[in-house]
Amino acid sequence: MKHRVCHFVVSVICFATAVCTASAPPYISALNSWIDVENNVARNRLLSNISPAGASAGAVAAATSRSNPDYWYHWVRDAGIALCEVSIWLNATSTTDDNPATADMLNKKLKEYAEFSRYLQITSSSSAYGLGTAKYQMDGSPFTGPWCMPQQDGPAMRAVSLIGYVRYLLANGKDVSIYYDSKQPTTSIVKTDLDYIAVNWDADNNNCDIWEEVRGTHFYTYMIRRRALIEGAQLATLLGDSAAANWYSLQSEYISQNMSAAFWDAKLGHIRTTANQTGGLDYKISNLDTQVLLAALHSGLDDGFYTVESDRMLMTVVRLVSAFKPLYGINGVSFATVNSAIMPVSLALGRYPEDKYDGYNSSGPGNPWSLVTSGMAEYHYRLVDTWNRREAITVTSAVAGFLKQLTDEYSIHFRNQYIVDTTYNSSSAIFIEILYNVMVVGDMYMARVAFHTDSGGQMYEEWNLDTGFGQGAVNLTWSYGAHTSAARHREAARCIVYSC
Ligand SMILES: *[C@@H]1O[C@H](CO)[C@@H](O)[C@H](O)[C@H]1NC(C)=O
Ligand SMILES: *[C@@H]1O[C@H](CO)[C@@H](O)[C@H](O)[C@H]1NC(C)=O
Ligand SMILES: *[C@@H]1O[C@H](CO)[C@@H](O)[C@H](O)[C@H]1NC(C)=O
Ligand SMILES: *[C@@H]1O[C@H](CO)[C@@H](O)[C@H](O)[C@H]1NC(C)=O
Ligand SMILES: *[C@@H]1O[C@H](CO)[C@@H](O)[C@H](O)[C@H]1NC(C)=O
Ligand SMILES: CC(=O)N[C@H]1CO[C@H](CO)[C@@H](O)[C@@H]1O
Repeated sequence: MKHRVCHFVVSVICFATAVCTASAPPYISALNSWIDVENNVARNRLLSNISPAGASAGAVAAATSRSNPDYWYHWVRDAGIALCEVSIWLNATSTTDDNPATADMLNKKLKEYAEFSRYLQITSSSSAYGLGTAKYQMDGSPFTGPWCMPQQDGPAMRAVSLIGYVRYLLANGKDVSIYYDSKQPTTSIVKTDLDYIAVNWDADNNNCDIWEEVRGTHFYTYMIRRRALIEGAQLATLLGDSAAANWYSLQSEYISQNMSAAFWDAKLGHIRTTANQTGGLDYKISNLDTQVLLAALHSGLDDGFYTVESDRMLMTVVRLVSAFKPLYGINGVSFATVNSAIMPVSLALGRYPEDKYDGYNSSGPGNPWSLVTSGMAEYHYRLVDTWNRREAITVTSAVAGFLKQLTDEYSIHFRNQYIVDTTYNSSSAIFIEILYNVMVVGDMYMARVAFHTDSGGQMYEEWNLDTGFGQGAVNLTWSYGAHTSAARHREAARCIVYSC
C-alpha cells in the first residue's frame, strides 16, 4: 500500500523570546508508548545477560544465541558498552524514585562485572594478545581459537564503564581503592587498563577494528582510548594520583593530535574508518563505516572533537545515509504501522556498504543492523540537545548539507530559510524549526527500529534486508543497550522540542 507523503506542519508557539513549544506530530503517542514498553524489555534483557545462569558472576553474554551464530562469549567491548548503560542507570537511581532494591541489583551487576574483569586482566597473561584479547569464555578463560586479535577498543571501553561506576561510588562516599589504586605497578582494574592504554595506544598499528575484520589503525579505537584517558585523568586527579593524571592527559592530547590528520579525508568528504589498513578484508574499499557514527556516540565528550555537531561528523553521516539507501529492499518503504499508528520511517542502516556478513557467515549480502539504526536515532536526539545547549546554530556548509538531506531523503521541508555561514540564535524561527525537524527525523529512525522489532520486544543483531525480520544473533546485548541509550537521549530532546 502506498501512502501519500504528508508534510507535518510545524506550528510553533512562542510565549516569551526563549520559551517556545511546537506541537508534536499526530503519531507521537503511539511511538512514545512503544518506546516505554520496549525500553523496559531492553533493560531487563540486557541485565539478564549479565551474570546469566551457567556462567561466572560478572560475565556478560554478547547474546543468548549459542549456535548459528555462537555469541555465548564475554566480548570485552560489548560488555563495556552494556555496563556503561548500567552505570548510568545506577547513577540515575539517586535522582529518580527507583526502588532501593533496584539500586542494589544494579550495584551488584557492576560489582560482579568489575571483579570478573579484574580476573580477566590476570588470566589474559595466558593469551598471546594480553589485554588485547577480544573475547573470553563465559567462565573467564581467554578464547584461543582463530580470531582477529588484538582488539584495542576493549580495555578502553571497560575503563570508561568502570570510571562511571567509580564516580557513582565516590559520590556516595564509598571506598573505591579496589577499583583504582595509585600504586605502580597497580593491582586495580581501572588503573591497569589506563596504564595499558597510555603505553600502547601508539604501539600497535596492526590491531583489529570493532567488527573484527580489518587490521590497521581505526577511528573508533582511537576515540574510545582518548575518552578513557581524559576521564581517567579526571579520576586520577580526584584521587590524588597527579603524576598519572598528567601522563594520561598528555597521551590523550597526543591521540587528538595524531587523529586530526590521520582520519579526515577532504577529497572523499568523510572520516575514514581505518587510516592505515594493514590486513583483513580486501573488499572494504569505500572506508565508509557506521562505526564512525558509533564513535561519536560512545566517545564524544562535548568538546567539539568529532562530536555529533562537528562538521566532519555531519558530512560523514550524510554520506552514510546515502550509501545505505539503495542496498536494502526494506528501504523502499517510507511509512509503516507501529503500535497501530501509521508513521514515517527512516532508512535502515547497516555496518558498511560492502558488508557480506549476514549474521551467520560472510557469504553475504550484509543486512541492516538494529544497533546502528538506533544509533542514528540517538545521533539526531543528541544534535537537538547540543544545539539547544549552545543556544545557537551556525549553519556551516556541512550543517546545510545535513539539513538538505532531511529534505531530499525524508521530504522535510523548511518553511524558514537558512543561509550558509549564518548563525541563528535560539529565538529565531529557523532555530526552532531545525530542532523540530531533527527531532522528527530522529523519531523516524526510532520508528524504523520499532517496525522490525518482534511484537514481544525481542531484538536480534540484524534485520533481513528483504523481509525485515530479525536475523542473526537473538537477544544481542548491544542491540538492547543501543535502544535504551537512544531512548534516554530522546527524553532530553523531546522535552526541548515538545515540552514535557
Ligand atoms: C531471549 O532472552 C530471554 C530472556 O531475557 C529468554 O527468555 C529468551 O528465551 C531468549 N530468546 C532466545 C530465542 O534465546
Ligand atoms: C550522576 O548523577 C548526578 C545527579 O545525582 C549527576 O549530577 C551526574 O551528572 C550523573 N553522572 C553521570 C555520569 O551521569
Ligand atoms: C603523535 O603522538 C606522538 C606520541 O606517540 C607524538 O610524539 C607526536 O607529536 C604526535 N603527532 C602529532 C602529529 O601530533
Ligand atoms: C552461510 O549461511 C547460509 C544461510 O544463511 C547458508 O545457506 C550457506 O550455506 C552458508 N555458507 C557457508 C559457506 O557456510
Ligand atoms: C536573535 O536573533 C534575532 C533575529 O532572528 C534578533 O532579532 C535578536 O536580536 C537576536 N537575539 C540575540 C540575543 O542576539
Ligand atoms: C603508522 C602509519 O603508517 N601512519 C600513516 C597512516 O596514514 C597516514 C596518512 O594516510 C600517514 O601520514 C601516516 O604516516
